[in-house]
Amino acid sequence: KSTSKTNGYDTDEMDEAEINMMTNGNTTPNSQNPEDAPERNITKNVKRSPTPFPPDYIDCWDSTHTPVFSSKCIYDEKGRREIITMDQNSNSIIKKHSKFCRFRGFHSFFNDVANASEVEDFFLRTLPKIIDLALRIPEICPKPIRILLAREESQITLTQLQIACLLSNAFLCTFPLQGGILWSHSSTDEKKKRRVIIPESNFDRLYAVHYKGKCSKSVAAKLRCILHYFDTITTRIEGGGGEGKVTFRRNILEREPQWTESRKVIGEMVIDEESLIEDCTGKEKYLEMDFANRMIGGGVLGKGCIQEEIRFCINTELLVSTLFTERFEDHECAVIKGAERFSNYSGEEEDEEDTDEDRDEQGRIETWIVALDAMYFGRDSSSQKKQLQKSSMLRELNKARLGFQPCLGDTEDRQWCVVTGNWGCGVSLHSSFIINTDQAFGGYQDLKAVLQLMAAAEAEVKIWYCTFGVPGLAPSLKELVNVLKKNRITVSCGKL
Ligand code: AR6
Repeated sequence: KSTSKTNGYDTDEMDEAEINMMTNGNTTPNSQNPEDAPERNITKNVKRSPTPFPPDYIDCWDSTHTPVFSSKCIYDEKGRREIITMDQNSNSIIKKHSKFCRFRGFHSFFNDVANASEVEDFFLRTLPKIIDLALRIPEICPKPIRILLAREESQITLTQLQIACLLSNAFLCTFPLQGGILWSHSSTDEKKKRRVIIPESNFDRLYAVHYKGKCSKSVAAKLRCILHYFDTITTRIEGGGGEGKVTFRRNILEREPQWTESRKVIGEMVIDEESLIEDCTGKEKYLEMDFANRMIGGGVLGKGCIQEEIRFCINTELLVSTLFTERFEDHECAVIKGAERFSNYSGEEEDEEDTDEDRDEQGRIETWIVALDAMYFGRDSSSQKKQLQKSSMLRELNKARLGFQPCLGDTEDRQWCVVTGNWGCGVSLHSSFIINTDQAFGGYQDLKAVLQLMAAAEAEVKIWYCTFGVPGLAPSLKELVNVLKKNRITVSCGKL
């Protein structure tokens, strides 16, 4: 069992009785909690949904917990300590919030982009359900979530119901305005005080994005994904569902490999010219790369619309990680198991839904995503050359080595196949989205491919490389891999 710290929703902080209930499938109802309703739709694989722990609501707002649950941060516009009372009419919500922020993209989406049935569905069906779910936060999430702090291995497991409840609050912007950098880390030892940096999680920044007063294509696609998620999950919750789980874990590289001494031989790389990383979802033992930002989610709640942002929209539950994931340092990454895909690229319904049979014993689907932030080298050639420095290459090697062999505390070692591609290498093009080219990380594709090959060999995992149709990349990578393999080249660049 992992010695790392976990959140209250994970087994570590539950007492023995609760652990037993989780593991032996005992469905004894606990009248204090609706999670324990006796006859829920429990499938043969999902033993039972965990009990939120503790059963009674705890009001807490301190520096190591995300302040989402505190009455101090659930306020109305006059600062009263209560959740915003929203009548089930969208206009009143928008009016209230527009005092703080102008939701021009959001308005334009409903006025100019969405069709009549989308508008009707949202205002009459989905929005009231989002409001109901948001208001249930003290009951569904009775305990503040411990932040996945930098330099600490820790993990959080949430039910899909809890995630939906948290995201409902983010949708309605009821969390305290965070602005990226929030509060200092309280500690009894003054010297250890530091600032904890987490991303923003309210959706207001997204609602404000517009181009000449109009909702951009990318924001429209994002909103469609988000609305489709809420529509699906709230309907499922009404039918007694939502008991699947998602685990979020922060991994730390404890010891750097001795790269110059490694005698591990560079192995196989499958080169895939057609697939997208996310299309490999659900294939057993596939670990899918999120080309991440140091702040998890990157620009998903803003203008950003490249690989990470798209992934966070289609696997919408990933968005909740913005609430509790501190900015990554060099030796860190996040691994997420169980985030379901709800949409395809255009923000419309995904054809195939994950079935309950696809879930593990804890109710998580077999989708493994690793959030790995590459170094940013920008767009001008002189700063891009910095990636050839030894320190830069070592940083990327170590980061990839860590990410390629994720640990989830309770999982056995696996023979992973890492699904990756042009990590840290800049601009993607997809017709459904407007691309913000300022976010190009500026990595050299060939260099990054070699570094990932080395990290994969060192981690003893296979590698599946999606070239994303970049012209000339697939043949040159094939040639390179053939030469390396034929000569049995080791990670330390020797010959075996
Ligand atoms: N599947 C496979 N390859 C892809 C895909 C995909 N779905 N999408 C893009 N590529 P980028 P980065 C290829 O720029 O450089 C975000 O804002 C394509 O060749 O998304 O690591 C994060 O939040 C593309 O040029 O990742 C960070 O802030 C290349 O992968 C930042 O971007 C890189 O995709 C990370 O930038």
